[in-house]
Amino acid sequence: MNQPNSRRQFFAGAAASVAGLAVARSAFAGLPEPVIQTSGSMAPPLVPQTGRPYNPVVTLNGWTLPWRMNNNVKEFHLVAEPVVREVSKGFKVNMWGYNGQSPGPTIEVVEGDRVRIFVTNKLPEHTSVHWHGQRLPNGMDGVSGLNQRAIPVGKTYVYEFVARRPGTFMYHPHADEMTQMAMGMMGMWVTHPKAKHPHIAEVDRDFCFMLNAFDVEPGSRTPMVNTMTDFNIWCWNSRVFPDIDTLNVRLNDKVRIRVGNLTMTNHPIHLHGHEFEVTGTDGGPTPPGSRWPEVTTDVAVGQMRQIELLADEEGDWAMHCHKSHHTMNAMGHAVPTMIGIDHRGIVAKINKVAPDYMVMGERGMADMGEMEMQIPDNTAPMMTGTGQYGALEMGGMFNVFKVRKDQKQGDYSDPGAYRHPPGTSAFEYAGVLPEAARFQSEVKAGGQPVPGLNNPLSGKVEKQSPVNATAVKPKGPGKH
Ligand SMILES: [Cu+2]
Repeated sequence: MNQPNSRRQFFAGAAASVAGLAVARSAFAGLPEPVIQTSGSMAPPLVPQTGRPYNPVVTLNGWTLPWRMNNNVKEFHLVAEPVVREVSKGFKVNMWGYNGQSPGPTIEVVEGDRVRIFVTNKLPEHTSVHWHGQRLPNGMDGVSGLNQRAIPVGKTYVYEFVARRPGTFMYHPHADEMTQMAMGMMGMWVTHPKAKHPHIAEVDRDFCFMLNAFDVEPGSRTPMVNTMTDFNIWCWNSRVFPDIDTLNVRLNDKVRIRVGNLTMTNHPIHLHGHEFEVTGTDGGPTPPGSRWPEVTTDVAVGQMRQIELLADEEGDWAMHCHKSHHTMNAMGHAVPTMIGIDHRGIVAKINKVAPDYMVMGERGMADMGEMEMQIPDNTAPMMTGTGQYGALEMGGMFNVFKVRKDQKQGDYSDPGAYRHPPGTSAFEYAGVLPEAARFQSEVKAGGQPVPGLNNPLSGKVEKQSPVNATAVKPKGPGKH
């Protein structure tokens, strides 16, 4: 967990005295000092010191923007600017974001709050901010050209409206949108209910994160902004597994998870070991009668999904996008499928002329998770992450939901690997293993049973020809 920098502490910890100061300065003509977050680690929940009370959220690898109260108006200062985001350990990407990070900070307010947001543009081009899902005056909706002039470079615009509806929302530019979102400009907005709400449960843990994607050529540092679908870095809050904060909860906690999608495709988000209900969308809380149990919910482009569950099964439960290519990092798409092609003997021959030649994928691609092949500087290995039993062969939009009996209330730190009670883990069968009948007939016919090579329906061995074994020397990870 990251401790906020001193300016942040000034706002968060000493918010009461800040509010006092605010009155003393009376007119408060100046801008609120922008709070910049230099670290990409998860900040502790920002407990409100001013304004109406609420139970704060935590943002995976993110933080909540402090505010100041000015005559009962909550004032925030967003700075749109180029940032460097560490997507995974040592993999740094030049992004555009807000207040030092991509995504920008989460904004948390309470239903009925009057909110004033100063937006300073430090990008090399104009921008604007659209408050996705909010009820607000048309001139505050942030579509440049339609609702306002775009905010020129170096200028500050002010947005002001009442947060009318409780729920989970997002913010993002509505000026040169394609470029600015491809560069990482987005953030989350949570409006807490002002009183007990019939459709909003009180929970013990409240997490939020954005789904976002980038196209960063291995070895480069800047996303390609014209990419339409062929992204290679699939992120939760601009981070990839195994460097995303895990969701750590206490056994029997009621848990809410808020997910927003500003990629170019949908993501079926899947949780292991528990059922959940979708309790909210960007249209607000769903009526309880409309809810049903799920273990996967699709989050379409431009959507928010808010899910809730009772964490009543201890363990390390996978939580991930179910599109298998989205749990990979940068990889070579041009690599041919080699499954079932037997390379025995060929590699040794080729090695005589090309000593560093290797075959990829003849037994599947799992070898890549074990090998951690040499990759160009500044990229993320295609499949990575290690658990207590070895390689996970995962990357990208994969995470772990950790349920522990002894996780303290309000403690979001990683409890480490789950210790499985004796007799509750999958284990190796130790008895006699008879040869499968289909292989017995093949052995009788004089062939060598090679799983995956032989056609069990043909009843005879298909002799494998080495000339068909077209293999290429892998060029390292490329586009995914
Ligand atoms: Cu996905």
